[in-house]
Amino acid sequence: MILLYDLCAGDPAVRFSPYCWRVRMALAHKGLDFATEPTPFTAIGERLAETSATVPVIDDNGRKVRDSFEIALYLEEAYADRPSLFGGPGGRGLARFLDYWTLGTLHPLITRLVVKDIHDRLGAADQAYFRASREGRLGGTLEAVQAGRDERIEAFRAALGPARATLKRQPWLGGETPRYPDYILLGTLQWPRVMSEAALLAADDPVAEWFERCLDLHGGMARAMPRAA
Ligand SMILES: N[C@@H](CCC(=O)N[C@@H](CS)C(=O)NCC(=O)O)C(=O)O
Repeated sequence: MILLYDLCAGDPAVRFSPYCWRVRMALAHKGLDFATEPTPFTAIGERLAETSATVPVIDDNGRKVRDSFEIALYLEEAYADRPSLFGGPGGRGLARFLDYWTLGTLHPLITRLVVKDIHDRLGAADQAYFRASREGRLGGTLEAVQAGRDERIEAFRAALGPARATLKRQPWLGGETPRYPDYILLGTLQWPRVMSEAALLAADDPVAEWFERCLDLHGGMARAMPRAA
């Protein structure tokens, strides 16, 4: 059984990390048995000091692998007889592009829409750590950074343009079937879905329609994580 160290909110059942969601979906795609270890920000150092300063980390019978993309590559190779995450080397290369696109373009926009909401759903020790580390990085209080978000939602939706155009032509980012590229963007959108009440997507957006289908994959695993009330 594979163990996934998975970031958790104040309620340990609430899992929201975009990178951990990619790995969860990849494990389910491969049909692998896995358990998760709920891991607050402030426990990563003590539990995983030897391995990583960030989650996700997986422990596959003593073999620890860190970084969501590295984990996906590992699973693809170690479980090559299971359904492919990338559909070959070309798919793997393009998935790398999506990893950087979400990291560099979408995540900074989402952060400024929901960072205070994320803070509010963390445990007390994590709240203090999160505020100190993120306010330094973002150059303002969490409240000031998130303030006026309604005016910035359209810019976020516009940034999803390449995904929207693609999903008008094909059912999945992976093509005819869901693959790791779908799990990359699913993780990115699951993060604010779980931690904020803000409606980041318009209901009639093809990206929203695709996201609903993603939530149903693998027995509805992502939908089963309730959104913040
Ligand atoms: N490139 C890494 C990024 C992982 C990452 O940034 N994880 C965040 C949680 S979403 C984390 O563990 N942060 C630790 C911290 O901020 O102290 C991956 O893809 O796994």
